[in-house]
Amino acid sequence: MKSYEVNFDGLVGPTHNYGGLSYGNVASQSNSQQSSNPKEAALQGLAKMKALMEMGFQQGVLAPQERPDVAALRRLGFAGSDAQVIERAAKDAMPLLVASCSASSMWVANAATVSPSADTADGRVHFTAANLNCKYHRSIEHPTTSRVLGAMFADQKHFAHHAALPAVAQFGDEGAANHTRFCRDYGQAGVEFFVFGRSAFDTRYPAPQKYPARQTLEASQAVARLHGLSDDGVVYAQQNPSVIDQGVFHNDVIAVGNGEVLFYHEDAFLETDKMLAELQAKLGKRGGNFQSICVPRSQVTVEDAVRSYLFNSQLLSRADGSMLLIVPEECRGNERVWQYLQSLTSSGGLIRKVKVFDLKQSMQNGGGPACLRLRVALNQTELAAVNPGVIMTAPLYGTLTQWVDKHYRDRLSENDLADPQLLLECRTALDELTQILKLGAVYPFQIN
Ligand code: SUG
Repeated sequence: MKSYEVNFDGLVGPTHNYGGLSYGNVASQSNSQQSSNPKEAALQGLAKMKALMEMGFQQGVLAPQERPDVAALRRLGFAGSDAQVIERAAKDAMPLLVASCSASSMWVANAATVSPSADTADGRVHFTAANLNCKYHRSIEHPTTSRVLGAMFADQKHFAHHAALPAVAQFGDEGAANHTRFCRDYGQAGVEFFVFGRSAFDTRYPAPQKYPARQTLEASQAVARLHGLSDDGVVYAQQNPSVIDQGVFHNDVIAVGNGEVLFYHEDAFLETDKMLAELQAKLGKRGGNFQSICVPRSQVTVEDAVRSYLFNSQLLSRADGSMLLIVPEECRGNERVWQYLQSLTSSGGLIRKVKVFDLKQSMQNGGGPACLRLRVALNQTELAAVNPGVIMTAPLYGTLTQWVDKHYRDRLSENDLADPQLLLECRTALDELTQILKLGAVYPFQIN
C-alpha cells in the first residue's frame, strides 16, 4: 500500500506578536516588543502550504488556538467578565497577558510527537501532545492541541491519542522538534530518533550552563513507551549542551532527517560517531541504508545555523528519489550558508534542490519552515480516515486566504493585546474556522 509523509502546517493565529517570551531562543529575545503583522504571517504560512501542495506533496493544516486565553488568566486569579479579566491583567501583570496572547501554537512541530503505524505495537498511528512545560505561554497549548488533533484524526481504529506527559520540568517534552524518523519507505517499520537536552534523573549526563534544555531523556523514553515502540526501532541521542547555550533550543534548529538521511551540523550532538553507528545498524536491520550529511563548522558556524535556520528546513523526498530542501529566505541572506547550499546541491549528492520561502514574520520569533509543520506518515487507508476538512486543496487555500483577509489585523503591538475587541475578533474568526475545517467545537469559548 502506498504511504506518504503528510505535512500539517500550523495556521498562524490572529494574535501573532513579538512578546520576547522564549529565553534561549535568540530571535524571540532580539525582536521582543517589535510590532508584528499577523495577516502577513498567516499569508506567508499559507503560501508555503500552497506551494508544497502544488509540488505534489500531501499537505494539511492545523488550526490556531483561542487567544487571549481568558481561561488561563482566570486560573491565575483574574476575575470578572472576559473584558475585565483582560483589562485587569493588562493593568497588573502585562507579561501574563502577553503570554496568554501568544500565537505560539503555530509552531506545530512542537504540538506532539507522532509515531506511524508501522512502528507501533498496536499498528495505530500514535500521538502524544507535548506538554511544552519549559515556557508558560507554550504550556497552555496542549489541552486545545489534543482536542484539535482528536478532531483531525478521530478514527480510533487508526489513531491513538495520549495526553501530555506530567507537567513538570523533569518530563519537559517539546514534541516532534526533537524527534525524527528514519525509514526506507514511509509505510515500513523505521527507526525513531529521540534527541534530548538533559536527563532529569541521571546526573551523569551534562547539561547546558546558560539556556534551558527543554527536552528530557525521561520524557522521550515515556513517549516511546506510550507509543509501543520496540527497542530496536529507537535511538536516543543527547544534544550538545554547548549548542543549546548558543541558541539551539530545539534539535530541529541544528539537524533534520527524512527517509534514510540525516542532515546535521558537526556540533549538533554528543557522541556523534556512536549515535551514527547505532542509527546505521538499527535502520539496516529494517532494510534501510542510513546516510548522513555532516555540515562542518569550518563552512557553517553554529551562529550561522542559528541565524539562518539552515537546519530548520524541510527535507522532502521527490519522485525521482532525490531530495529537496525548503529553507527560509534568511539562508539566502547569509553568504556562507548560501554558498554551502550551492555546493551541496551541485555536488551530485542526494539533496539536489533548494527552495526558498519568505517566512519572516514567524522567523522573527524563532520559527522556520520545519517549526511550522507536523509530519504524520500515513498509509492510504489512514490518509482516507483523516478529517478531509484539514487537507489542503486549491479551494481550501482560497477560502483560508479570504478568511485571513477578513479577520486579521495587519499590525499588532503590545498595547493592542489589552483591547477586548481583539478577543471578540479572534473568537469570531475561530468560530468560522472550525466550520471551514469541519473540526466541531474545539475551543474553550465553544465548549464552556
Ligand atoms: O518555543 N517561539 C517558539 C519557537 C518555536 C520553534 N519551534 C521549533 N524549533 N520547532 C519557542 O521558543 C516566541 C514567542 C514570543 O516571544 O512572542 C516563541 O514562543
